[in-house]
Amino acid sequence: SCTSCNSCDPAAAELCTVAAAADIPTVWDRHATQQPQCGFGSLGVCCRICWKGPCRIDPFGKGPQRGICGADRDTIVARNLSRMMAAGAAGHSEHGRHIALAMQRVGRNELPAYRIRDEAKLTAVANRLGVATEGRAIGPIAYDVATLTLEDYRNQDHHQACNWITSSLPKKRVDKLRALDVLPHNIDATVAQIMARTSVGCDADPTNVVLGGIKGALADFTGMCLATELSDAMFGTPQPVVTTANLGVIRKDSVNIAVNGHNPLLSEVICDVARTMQDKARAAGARDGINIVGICCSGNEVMLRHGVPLATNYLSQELAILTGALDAMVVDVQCIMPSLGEVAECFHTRLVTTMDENKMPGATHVSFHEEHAEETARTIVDMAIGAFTLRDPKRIRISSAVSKAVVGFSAEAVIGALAKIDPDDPLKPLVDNIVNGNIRGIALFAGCNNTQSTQDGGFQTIAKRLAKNNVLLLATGCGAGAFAKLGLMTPEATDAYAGDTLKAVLTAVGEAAGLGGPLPMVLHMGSCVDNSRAVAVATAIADRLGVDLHELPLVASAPEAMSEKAVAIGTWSVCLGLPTHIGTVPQVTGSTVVTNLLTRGAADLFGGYFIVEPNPEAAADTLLGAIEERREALGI
Ligand code: BF8
Ligand code: SF4
Repeated sequence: SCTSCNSCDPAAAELCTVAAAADIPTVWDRHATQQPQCGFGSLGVCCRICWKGPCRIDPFGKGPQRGICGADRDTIVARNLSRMMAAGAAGHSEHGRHIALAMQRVGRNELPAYRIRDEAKLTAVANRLGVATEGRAIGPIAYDVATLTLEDYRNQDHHQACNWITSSLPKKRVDKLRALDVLPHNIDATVAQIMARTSVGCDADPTNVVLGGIKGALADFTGMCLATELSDAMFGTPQPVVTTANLGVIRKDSVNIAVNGHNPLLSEVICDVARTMQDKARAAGARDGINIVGICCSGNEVMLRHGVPLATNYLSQELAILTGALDAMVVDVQCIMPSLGEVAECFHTRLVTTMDENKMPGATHVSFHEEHAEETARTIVDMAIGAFTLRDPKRIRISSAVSKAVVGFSAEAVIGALAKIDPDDPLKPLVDNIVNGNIRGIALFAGCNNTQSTQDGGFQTIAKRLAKNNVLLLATGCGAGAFAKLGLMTPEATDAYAGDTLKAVLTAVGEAAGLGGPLPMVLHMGSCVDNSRAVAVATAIADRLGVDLHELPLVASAPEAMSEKAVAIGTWSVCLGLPTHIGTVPQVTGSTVVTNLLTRGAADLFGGYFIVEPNPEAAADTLLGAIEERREALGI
């Protein structure tokens, strides 16, 4: 690794040297200039909720122990945390709302750029939600499914929980959450209520504040389920596909366009339109035509559905521009670094924002609306072709880092592969191998990159240890990006790192599914909103065994959690019953009440709990211990 970056990714080391030579600061340089970071903020004991403040609590007990209004450390930490959960829920459910509104219009034939590509998925979703399908055309079914979905943003009867959460979990879990009064009835109302109760002079009981936040985290889960399922219906349900990952996917002789952000409504149309503009790119001198590459979760979405190569994950998004061969970066919403404008200005790269509510200095804004999607996408691709002709050949630095990645493991793809072994009872081979111990348990790797730790490092270390101990591994988001870049989503990785019994199962399933070898060591389930796919698999297993989720040998890990969305996801993971590891220290440790609630009290209420462990080796030990504890309790 180089001096200016803290990453396991070979491409980061390569491109950071370019940044240093050109004197362009990266995320790691800015991390360094922020040191030492504020201790009050790190502990969560700084309050800026009103203008009497900011107030801060002295963590050592010598200075002030209450803010000006009288709020103590527990109230302040709880309010700050709950607001993060609300923001996370807002992010995912805005994404979901956008998809649902588009689907309503697709159902009415109003959007020529979109259609229902996976009618079987839409029918399955309709049946699950109780929308009639028999003898009906696909358009009206889509309209009704979207309309019922939007009820989860509109319902005012607080006794009636959101459709998408109650239809996505085992009945026992739904009953438990209902008994604890944390089932959301309306996603928007839940987010608004958290904001209201945490404003100055409202809910000051830290446990009550956190329980309110938990309802928001479960609203986040609701938004995530509906975003994933409706996206599958509109754009296709992922199936295994072989592709490549890391910055080496940016090619010298192509017009390279990166899609960065989250919402497939934009990135899907860019892919479609680029296919029709290949000749134009060649005419401009790009011998290999247009090359779309992905970054962050937009990258995961198009990678899983179309095999589009993944350029990188969150922390090295700036580095894509430093290759000098990225002609355009198109962004929509979430996890887009505001620094990109400054970096792009040092190169020929066009940075294009597309969402009217997400603009950036240094970018060109091309307003995206579904009704003109193709026209907008053509404008953007044209801008990229134009930029290609302005490249400075002396500054091109094509990265040598590129790995093969076998991706596309939706719940349907996993169950489909298992069905090749037992068509009558697809889950049987998986359940049998969990029960007999060939698979000790299942771990979901999720979440972000964070400069507080070595990029991709925790993911790699923990996953290798778990695989060696015969744990089946799933991944989403930037965690999945890390595994893809590092070559751990390959049959070769299974051969190299998986324990013998896990390897035998992955080989049997992979061969039966026609992959000609084992399944990859880590199964790529998709973007962050696709964490719901892992829950779908877990729910199917729980239903099959007649148990609740907290009884299964199931764990989650986010070694580099960073965003408010990750706070919401981690929290619902705990509330669904999973021991949930985070490798970065959350901004809550200033309150023992809140810390104890998350790491211990939650276990009594939900069966799940947070494990905070920055050391990857120690985290792997704890996760393996949690899996064995669950097995013992189940008597397997
Ligand atoms: O939604 S994993 S850094 S890109 S928040 Fe962001 Fe985190 Fe990446 Fe995807 Ni998820
Ligand atoms: Fe200070 Fe209370 Fe205002 Fe927070 S809400 S800034 S603790 S006075």
